[in-house]
Amino acid sequence: MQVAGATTGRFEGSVTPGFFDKAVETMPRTDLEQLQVARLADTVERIRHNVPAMQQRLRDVATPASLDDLQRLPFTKKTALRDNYPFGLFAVPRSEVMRVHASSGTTGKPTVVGYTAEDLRMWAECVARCLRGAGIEPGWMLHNAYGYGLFTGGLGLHAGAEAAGISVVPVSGGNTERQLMLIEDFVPEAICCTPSYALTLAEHLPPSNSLRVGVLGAEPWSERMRVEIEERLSMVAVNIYGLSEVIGPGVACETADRQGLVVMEDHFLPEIVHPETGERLPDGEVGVLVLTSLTKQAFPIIRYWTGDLCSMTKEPSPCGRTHARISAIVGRADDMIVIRGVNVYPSQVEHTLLGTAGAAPHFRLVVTREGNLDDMTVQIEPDENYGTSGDDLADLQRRVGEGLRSSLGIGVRIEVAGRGTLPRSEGGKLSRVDDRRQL
Ligand code: DLL
Repeated sequence: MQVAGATTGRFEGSVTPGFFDKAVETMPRTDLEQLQVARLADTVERIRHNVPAMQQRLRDVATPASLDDLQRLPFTKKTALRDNYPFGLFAVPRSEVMRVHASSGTTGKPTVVGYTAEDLRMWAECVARCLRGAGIEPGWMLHNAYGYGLFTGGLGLHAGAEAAGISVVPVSGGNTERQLMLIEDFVPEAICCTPSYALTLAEHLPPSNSLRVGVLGAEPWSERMRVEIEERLSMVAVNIYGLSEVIGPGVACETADRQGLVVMEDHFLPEIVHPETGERLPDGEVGVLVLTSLTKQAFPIIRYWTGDLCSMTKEPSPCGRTHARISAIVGRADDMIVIRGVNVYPSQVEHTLLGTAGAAPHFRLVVTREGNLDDMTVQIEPDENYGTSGDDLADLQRRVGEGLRSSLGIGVRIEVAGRGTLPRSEGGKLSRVDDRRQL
């Protein structure tokens, strides 16, 4: 498959891809596809019987008898989660949901997902495959700098490491000084965090550090960034992908040979479709990644429209894995942006402005990267009836800042622009995002 820059500047680390469950990871494709069809049929039936909110949509759909039948099923978009907030799409009684996680919704409320005990076990198994494939050996130590909490990164990687017999340092995000001290003192062989945070750490760590493997994801990153991270930290850096709606991290991950992200296809069925027509695209073409869960119990999901753009191949991997591989995510089909690992939709900003007295609903988001850290400035305008004294504007700036901190979960800079100065739509699609990062 085409892997951008695959032959340039890769760090020659002495790690090799391992397996967590070799029989499943190298299963012949015909057996894999048979398993997928049976699991797909079961998933559709469970949703039909247990999720009242979906019954109408599935009423006239026959139980799929082949993978091609999948195309007759409707897509599920993020709006379905919002419309059924918080637990309306769960397929088991609330008492069987052992954990919930959440990520940014498109407006005020987060997107909530749930897991049974069996879902948590399956998720840990998927992440364990990712970590072993990345070359991390049982008995090594993993510094886990993904955030613990409602975000799936921290706890997801944590459980996967434990399942694979890898020791975890559950450091979570933030406090870089302390992270550096722990890396120096505990000498972990592996790290997981966002790629931008890996670059921040690289500014302070010598190349002679103990790290050999980094499992990096939750935000888009380029081949150029990989070369920089690998060189500066002298470790192999693999790309891990996932999203809370489907499970969290571990839907797909590169192995140590970095030849595309292997999808855990016995649990998640991938399709690549045309962003406008929704038609399935042939292997190798870039389109929207659509994922169907095959074994999830608490929150099964059919044809989830991820909005992430990539391509796919079903050629076996050099390391012997037979599951499909996707390319790195090359963009978004919608206007979601990822700032310091946090998903931000312009519609969330609009929602907050509409609820803030004195703010006009016009805005622009300017995204920059200073050093390795993303920064976002939200340019706003006062509405026609709002005062224009320095105090008035400072008060508006403060209130919008507080509102956005609470709705987005990250601090952003607010600039109050003159009335009528921000771009207005002139009929066409108005881009409210000015992303100046060089990813
Ligand atoms: O970001 C799960 C995760 C945690 C993945 C830790 C990897 C590591 P959400 O918060 O629901 O879940 O955000 C999912 O983030 O639809 C992509 O747009 C983006 N994303 C995640 N991983 C990658 C990646 C977690 N490797 C959304 N490359 C997804 C590009 C990524 N984008």
